[in-house]
Amino acid sequence: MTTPFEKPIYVTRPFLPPLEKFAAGLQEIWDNQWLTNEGPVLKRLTRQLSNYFETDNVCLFNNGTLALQIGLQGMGISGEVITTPFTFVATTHALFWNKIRPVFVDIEPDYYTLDPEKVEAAITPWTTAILAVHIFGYPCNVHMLADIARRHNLKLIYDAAHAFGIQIDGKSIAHFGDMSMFSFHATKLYHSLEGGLLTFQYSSLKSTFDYLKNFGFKNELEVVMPGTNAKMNEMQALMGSLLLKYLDEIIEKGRKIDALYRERLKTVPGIRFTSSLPSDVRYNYAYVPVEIDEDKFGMSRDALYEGLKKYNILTRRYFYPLVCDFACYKSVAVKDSLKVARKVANSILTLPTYYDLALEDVEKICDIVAALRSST
Ligand code: T4K
Repeated sequence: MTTPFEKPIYVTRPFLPPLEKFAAGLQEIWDNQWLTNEGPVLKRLTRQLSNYFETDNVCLFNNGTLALQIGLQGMGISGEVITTPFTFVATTHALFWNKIRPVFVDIEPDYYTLDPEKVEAAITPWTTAILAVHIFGYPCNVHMLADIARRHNLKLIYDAAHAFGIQIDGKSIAHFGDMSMFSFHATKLYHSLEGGLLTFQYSSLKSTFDYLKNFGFKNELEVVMPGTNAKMNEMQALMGSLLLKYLDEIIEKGRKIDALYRERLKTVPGIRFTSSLPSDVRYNYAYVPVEIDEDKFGMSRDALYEGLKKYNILTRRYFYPLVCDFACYKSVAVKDSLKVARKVANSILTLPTYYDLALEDVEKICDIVAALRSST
């Protein structure tokens, strides 16, 4: 039987550029003696991201959660917002911090994104927006959601925390909907230590977002709204600026890891990978989620998760429990049965994938998964 890994294999590890490159950037920051508050490195990253996304409508923040909170506030979203329970808690927290009521509806079974038919059925006179999540970077049904939003005069907002680098039909995913939030947290495919980005359709929002992340200051003497402090600092911006150069390499390594898992586990019954994405989607391979069918695999998802831990393989059950089942959201009335979301949350397991993960280690992980199954 295979021996456990000597060092833990985490679900993810941050990509780090060569230390000398970061050190050279630090020298620049030392020379500038400018650490935060719209410094030169932040301005450079803003320009780079504007080019990358082909829009001037970008605004950087110190993390994705505050970016989303500020985005919702700046757009004046209120009342009820239709959203998914199959996400990281921050999606829903951003609504609550804006005193918006989340209306949880089910996801579709193929890519775990909001089910447009359920969205339409959940619209009430109080609905002001749809907050959908490109979960694991799988694009939502952007065309159907856009159609629903247009017909019901709703704002369409995407939590694109996992979706950096993704394109639909040759166009960045940032160009769909009224606003998108990208997380640049250390665990993300592309990161800035911590960080967040809003991309948006209406340029008039830019100054609002800039005010809201900087205490509402318009100038030294004028505070035009009750803002908060959500500014990205220069060290974060430096990491972000450096990492852009490695993006294609990171995605290519993720593609190889994904392909290897699929190949090596395809003969193991009870493990379901998502189907290949439509040919017009360019994916980023940031996550490798699989569903474990207990009957066919012969072991529950949780038993496999615990079994892998004994081999020092620390998978995660993203995103379980559903957000609506967390204590702080139990009081939110949920009308939808959330049948698909519950099934997926109870069977999902995200396998390790990151730039430094050796392909031999992926093979070993697959061998251990297969061996655990045979041992049942
Ligand atoms: N919306 C969605 C859909 C999101 O997924 C997220 C964040 C947000 C909004 C909010 O964006 P941010 O405000 O975070 O920018 C992690 C991340 O902290 C979180 O950013 C992310 N989603 C979520 C999916 O994953 P945890 O609690 O699982 O993180 P943690 O500390 O357990 O890290 C996971 C693994 O990564 C560890 O087992 C080891 C490894 N790791 C982690 C860090 C931080 C490292 O090797 N080095 C590190 O520095 O939430």
